[in-house]
Amino acid sequence: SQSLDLRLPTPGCYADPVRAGMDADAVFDGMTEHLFFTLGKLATSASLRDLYMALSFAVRDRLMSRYLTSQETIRARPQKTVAYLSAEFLIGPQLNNNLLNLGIKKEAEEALKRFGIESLNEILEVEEEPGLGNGGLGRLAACYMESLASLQVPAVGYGIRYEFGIFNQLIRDGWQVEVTDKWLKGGWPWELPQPDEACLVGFGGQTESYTDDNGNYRSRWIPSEHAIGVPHDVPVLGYRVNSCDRLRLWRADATESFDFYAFNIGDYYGAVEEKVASETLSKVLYPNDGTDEGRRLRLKQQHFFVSCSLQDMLRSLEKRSIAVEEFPNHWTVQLNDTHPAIAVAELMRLLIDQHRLDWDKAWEITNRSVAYTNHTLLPEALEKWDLSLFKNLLPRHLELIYEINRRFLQQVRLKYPGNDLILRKLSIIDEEGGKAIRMAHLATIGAHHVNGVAALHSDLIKRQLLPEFAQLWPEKFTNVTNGVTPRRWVALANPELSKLLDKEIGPNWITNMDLLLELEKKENDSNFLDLFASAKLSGKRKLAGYIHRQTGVLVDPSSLFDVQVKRIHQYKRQHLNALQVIAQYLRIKNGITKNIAPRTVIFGGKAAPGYFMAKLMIRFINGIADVVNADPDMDGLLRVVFLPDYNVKLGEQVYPATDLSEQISTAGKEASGTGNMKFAMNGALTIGTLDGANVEIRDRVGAENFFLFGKTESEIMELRDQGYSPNSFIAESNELQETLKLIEVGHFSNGDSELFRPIINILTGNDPFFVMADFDDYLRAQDEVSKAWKKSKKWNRMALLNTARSGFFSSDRSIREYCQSIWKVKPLPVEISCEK
Ligand code: BZD
Repeated sequence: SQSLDLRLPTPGCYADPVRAGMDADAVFDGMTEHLFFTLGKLATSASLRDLYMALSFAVRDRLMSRYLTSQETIRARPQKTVAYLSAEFLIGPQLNNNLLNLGIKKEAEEALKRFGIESLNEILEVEEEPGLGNGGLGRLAACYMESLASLQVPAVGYGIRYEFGIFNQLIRDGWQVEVTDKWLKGGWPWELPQPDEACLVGFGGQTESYTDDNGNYRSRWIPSEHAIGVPHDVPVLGYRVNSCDRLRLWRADATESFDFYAFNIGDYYGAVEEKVASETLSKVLYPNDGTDEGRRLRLKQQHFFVSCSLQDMLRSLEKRSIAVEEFPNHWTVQLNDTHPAIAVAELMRLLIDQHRLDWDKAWEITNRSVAYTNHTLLPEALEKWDLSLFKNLLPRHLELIYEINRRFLQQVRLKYPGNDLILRKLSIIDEEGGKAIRMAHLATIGAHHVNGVAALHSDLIKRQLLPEFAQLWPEKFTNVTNGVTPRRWVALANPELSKLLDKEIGPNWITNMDLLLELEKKENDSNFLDLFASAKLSGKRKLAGYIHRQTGVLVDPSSLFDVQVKRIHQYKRQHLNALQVIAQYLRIKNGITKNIAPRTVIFGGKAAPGYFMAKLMIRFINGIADVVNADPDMDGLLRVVFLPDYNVKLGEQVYPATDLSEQISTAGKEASGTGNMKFAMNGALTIGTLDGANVEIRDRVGAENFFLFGKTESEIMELRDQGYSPNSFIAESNELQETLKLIEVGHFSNGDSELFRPIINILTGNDPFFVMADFDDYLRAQDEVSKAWKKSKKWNRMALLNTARSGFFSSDRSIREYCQSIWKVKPLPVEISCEK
C-alpha cells in the first residue's frame, strides 16, 4: 500500500531510525515547555502533580502524529471501521500505558531524573483514573479498544463522558461509604474536546403524521427537549504500532438556541433550569452492575450517546460523499450488552425520517450493521423499560419498535401457525404485569449476530435465556470468549515477571501470548521455578506495603495470598469465602492446624449503593478481619484484609501479587469473568466452580493445575427442581453448623447477634445461590490448596503452567475472532512518511 504524503510537525517522525522527538532530551524539553506554557509553572516550583501533567502532555504530543495519521488513513482509504458502543469504558490510568505502547518508558524515567524524580512510580501515583464503568463489562470494552489498536483495526469506541464515574469507596466502622468521584477536578490531560463536531439529540414531545411531497404517509417527531453532545476524544494507541484508534465520549451540554426564546420573554430562570436539566444528562454513572432500576435518566443517557454516535457515523459517510446505503460496508456496530440497544430503533429513525429510505432498505442496513453481545443471564439484570416511560421519552422510537415487532411476529406466525405462546415469548413487548419493552429482544431481532462471552454462557443463552430465538435463527447465535490485554495486565502491571519472560523467551509474547507455551519446557527447571517464584514474591512485597499503608494490617509476604477482588454480589459468593475463613479460624482455635497453610485472605470490591445484602457482606468481612487480626492465636497462620476502593489501579497491584484466585460463583451465574484470566496469566492458581470462563481456563491450564469444587450448572438446576433445602446440607456438616453458630452469637459483631442475622437468614432460608450446597466441597478444595502450598516446588510448577497456558485469554485472540466471524473487518496498517 502506498504511504500517505503527510507533512508532520516534529515531534512526530517515529519511522525515523533515531526516533526523532522520542529520546530523553526531547521528553525533557517537552516537559519543560508544558510546565512553562501550558501549566504556568517554573520547573523549580513544580509539584508532583505538575510534573505528572507536564509528562502526560509531552507524551500526548508524541502520540499525536500517530493519532492524526491513523484517522487520516481511515478517511483516505475507506474500509470498514468497528464502532464499539458501550455505556462504560473503564480505561484505567493512561500515562504508563501510553509510555509502554510508545516504547519510551526509559526515556521518560531519564527525563524525570533531571527534575529530581528518582522513580516513575512517584509520578504514576498521582494519576486519577477515570472510573467510567462498574466492573467487568466496562473493563472489557477498554481491553478490546487496546487490542483493536494493537491489531491495527480501525475502530471507534463510543460512550459517555460521565462527570462523576463510579463512586470512591471508603470503609468506616467496617461499612462501605460512597464518595463522589471527582476525577476531572485537576484537569485530565488525555482528552481532546471537539466542539465543532457536536450533535443534537431530541427527547419527549410527540409524533405527528403528514403526507410528504410524493404523497406518502409519514410520521415525524417533534421533540419537546434537546441536548447537545460534545465529543471528547481519547487517543487509544496500539502496542508499538502506528495505529492509534479513538475513544469518543459524549458530554451533554444545554442547547443555547432553545433558551433564546425564554430569554427574550424574560424567563431567565426558566431558561437556566432547562440548561441545568440537560447538563445533568452525562453527570453521573449509574453504579448498579446488575439490577436494572428502570430510571428515566438512564434511558435518556442511553439514547443520548447512541444517537450522537450514529449521527457521527452517518456524518462521516456524508463528508466523504459515500451513499447512506453503503453504511454496512463502512461501519460495523457492536452493542456492549443492551445498554446501547436503542441503536436498532434510532438507526431506523435516522435512515427513514432523515435520510428518507423506505422501511425494507432501512431494515436491511440496520440488520447488516448491528451485532449484540450479551453479558448476563440473571433475570433481574435484563433491561426492560416501562412502556409509558418509554413513550413519554421516545415516542417516535416506540412507533418504530411496534412496527419492527409487528413485522417480526408476522414472520413468527408463518413459522409457528396458531402458536400464541411462542408469540408472547418472542415479542419485544412484555405483556405480563405492566407492559414493558424488552431490550434484549430488540437487540436480538435487530442484530445479525448475538454472542455470549464464554462457551458455557453462550450455550446457556441458547438453552435458557433466548431458546425460542435460537430455534428461529440458530446461525445468529455464537460465542466469543472474553480476553484481557496482556499489555496492561502483564507487561505494565507485572514488570518483574515481564523481565523474566523477555529474558527467557524474548519480548514477542506481549503480542503473541501463544509463545508463552515455550515456558512449559521449564516446568522441572528448579532454577527457573525459583526465578518465577521470586518475581511473584516481589509483587507480594509491594502489595504487603500497600496493605499496611491502607489498612494498618501487617501481612507476611511469604504466606499464601488468597484473593477475591470483584464487585460484591450474592451470586459471586464472597460470603462463601468468608464462611470458609471462619471455618479455618475455628480449626486454628481448636488446635487443628495440621492442614493449615499460613494465609492472607484478601477481599476487594464495591457494592451497589442500594444493594443491602452486598453492603452487609462487606461489613461481615470486616467483622471477621477485626477478630482474626486481633487474635494472637492467628499470628503467622491467618490474616484477613478488605482492601478499600478496588479499581483498575489497585488491580494492577493485586494480580501480580496473588497465589490463589477465588472464582467461586454459583455455576451458571457468572457469564465469563475476566479477573480469572488476569490472575492465571500472572501465575495464580484458581480455586473455582465450573462457571463462566473458569471452564475454559481449567481446560487450557490442565485439571491438575486448577482446584475445582462445587456443583455443576446442571446439578444446581436439578437441585432447584427437586426443591432445594439448605438445611439438609447444614445438618450434614459439623463445621458448617459451628461456623454459623459463631456468627449467630455475635462473635464477629462485638456480641451483637442481630447485625449479621440477614446473612444467616438468607443462607438458612432459601439460599438462592446454593452457598450451603457447595460449602463442604469448597472446604475440601481449600484443604487441597493448603496441601499443595506446602510443596513449594510443585506449587511453583503449577503456577508456571498457568502462565504458560494462558495465552488463549489474550483479548487479541478475542478481537481476532470478532473481526473474522462477526465484523468482517481487516487490519489497516498505518504508515508514517518522514520529512528528511
Ligand atoms: O461482564 C460482566 C459479567 O458479570 C462478567 O461475567 C463478564 O466477564 C463481564 C464481561 O463480559 N457484567 C458486568 O460487568 N455488568 C455490568 O457491569 C453492568 C453494568 C450496568 C448495568 C448492568 C450490568
